[in-house]
Amino acid sequence: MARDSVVPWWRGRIVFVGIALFTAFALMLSACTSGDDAAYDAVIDDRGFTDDDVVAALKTYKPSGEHDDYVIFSSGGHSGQVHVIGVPSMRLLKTIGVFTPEPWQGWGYGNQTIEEVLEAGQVDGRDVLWADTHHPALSETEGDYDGEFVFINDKANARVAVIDLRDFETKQIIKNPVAINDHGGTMVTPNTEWVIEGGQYATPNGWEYAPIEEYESEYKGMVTFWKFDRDAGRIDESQSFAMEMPPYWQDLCDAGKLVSEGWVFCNSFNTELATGEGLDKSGVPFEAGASARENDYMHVINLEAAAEVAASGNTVEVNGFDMIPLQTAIDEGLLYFVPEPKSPHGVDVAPRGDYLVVSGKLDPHTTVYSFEKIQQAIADENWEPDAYGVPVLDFDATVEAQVELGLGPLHTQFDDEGYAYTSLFLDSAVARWSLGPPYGDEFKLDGTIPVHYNIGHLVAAEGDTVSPDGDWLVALNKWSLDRFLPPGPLLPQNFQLIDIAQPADANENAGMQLLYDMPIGWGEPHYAQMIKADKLAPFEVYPEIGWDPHEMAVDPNAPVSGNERIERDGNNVEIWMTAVRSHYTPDRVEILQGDNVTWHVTNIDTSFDATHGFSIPGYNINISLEPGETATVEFVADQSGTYPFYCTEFCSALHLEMAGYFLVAPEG
Ligand code: K7E
Ligand code: CUA
Repeated sequence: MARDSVVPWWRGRIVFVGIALFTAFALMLSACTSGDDAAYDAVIDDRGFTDDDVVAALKTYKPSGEHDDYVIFSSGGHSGQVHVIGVPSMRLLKTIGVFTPEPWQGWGYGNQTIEEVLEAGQVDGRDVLWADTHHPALSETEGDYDGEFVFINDKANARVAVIDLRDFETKQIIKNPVAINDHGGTMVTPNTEWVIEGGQYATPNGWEYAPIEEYESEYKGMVTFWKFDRDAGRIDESQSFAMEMPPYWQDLCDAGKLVSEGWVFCNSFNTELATGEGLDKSGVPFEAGASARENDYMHVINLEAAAEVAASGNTVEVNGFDMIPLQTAIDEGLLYFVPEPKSPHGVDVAPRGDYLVVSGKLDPHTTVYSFEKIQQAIADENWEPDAYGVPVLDFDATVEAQVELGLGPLHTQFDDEGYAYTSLFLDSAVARWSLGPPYGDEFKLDGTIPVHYNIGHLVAAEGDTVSPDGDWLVALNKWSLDRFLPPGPLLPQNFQLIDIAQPADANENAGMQLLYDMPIGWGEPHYAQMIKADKLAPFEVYPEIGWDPHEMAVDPNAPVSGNERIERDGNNVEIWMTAVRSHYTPDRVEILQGDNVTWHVTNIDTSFDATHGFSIPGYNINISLEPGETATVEFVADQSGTYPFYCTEFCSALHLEMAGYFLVAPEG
């Protein structure tokens, strides 16, 4: 397991920390003051550090030039983006432009291919240039992160995006034709054949209008399975399908792996079919109505069989998209329910694929289901139908264990030592607990560590794979209260790094140590995944000059050195321009008001980090050209004037001189 490769490094660190502390104390005791040690003591003294502080600092500090060991891909919440963070330093490396324009990357400011990606995310023909990203999913090969792609959902508008990790750029945004919001996405199957997107707040199929009084009959839930074409680096909509569900609020999904590969599990809530209290207060408010029952239903989906049914054409069309009707799903044995206690939030599949962990927000226990027992209950037809005819398997026949963890348990992660970690929202804590056989001796709570505050998700190193690494855990806390200088009344969230490398008996916090607080000042992250840094192998520069990052190939029409030119055909003007430190060729472009402008630019620099920008004031054009990249901007020059264009990246000593004039002569 990956831990083996980490042990020497880690042990070295502990030994180093131990020696450092021992030395420090020995020196303090003997009141010895050699120059370096005195400096070391003085810093500790001066800053009032405790022993734990010193250890924490030494574990997270990366000297200048040293790279991190792990990388987190975090949802950006309603920033609509994805954040990339190094671990253990917790340094922000990049915020990837996804659903929302991002000026540094020139994401959404005139670059034609990027505009097309964003336009594909339109809803009912309307630009929706924000999103609520919740669950990133790294692509997997045989159940392990492979470092090739990241997927992310938009809860607000039911969209899914594909990010290529060769250049950390969004390549595709796809709008779900069936639903207007989602939540249980994105999750991938162990070889990334499918990207899963589960629904959330039920609506009629295709979000058509239906009176709320017809909720039971007309409103539907859904789970969508997007077929991923790895070679193309895109979701193939034509091979994808949705499955209709009762109008329960599907919540989070996880794909089966190893023994449970081919199956998908989603939790749900509001099996009460609550529809709100209304202005006349004749109903029950949602939060009470949707949490009244003792149980909701985990959805157990036979994806392998469902894919065959969809391929056979046994579907209906919703907005031109294939959907397996609920009755077909029942008849074909594609869907089963299992009772899950008290308004659950999330289902997490254990590393071997054998256990499914579900926590009810209003139940202090976490419930561990056995996949084998679920299969047995299906084989035994040990079920009662729900109101829609879906078989509800017997709870006792499917449960392996219940473990009391604390208040408000939400999400669970796993490590390589047989521990599971569950966030406790109401307790503001992380519970560390042991899995029973074959992971360990028995299911039991080992202890908790306080976090600050109101933890939602948590992420462990490679924590969703068939071979988690352990060592590091990050708590994604919703509130930060007193942790940071308050930048006005809107506070950052708090990512807290926790060392989980020690065994549970190592200290009073079940062996866990809180190391570092990272303020998150953009949107509200929900989930994140953490990958070993050496699995990522992005381009340093694009492979060839004239590279079109969208096609991942050379653009045959790209300007290259020597063929720069301006051509006019009627009132269509086409410009082929190159950018190199520190010059645009051509650096003067003179056209007429009303011309249709097609402007190609190639960055012909091939040095690492030699990025150029290209911005035209007033015309809202701002693109980023990484080394070798080519881009095209199209616009109508409807405003006459004198527009100095310039490079927005400080690329050389003569960067300020990297500029030009765009002259638009008035009509007539
Ligand atoms: Cu915020 Cu997974 Cu969308 Cu829980 S979710 S916290
Ligand atoms: Cu190119 Cu500044």
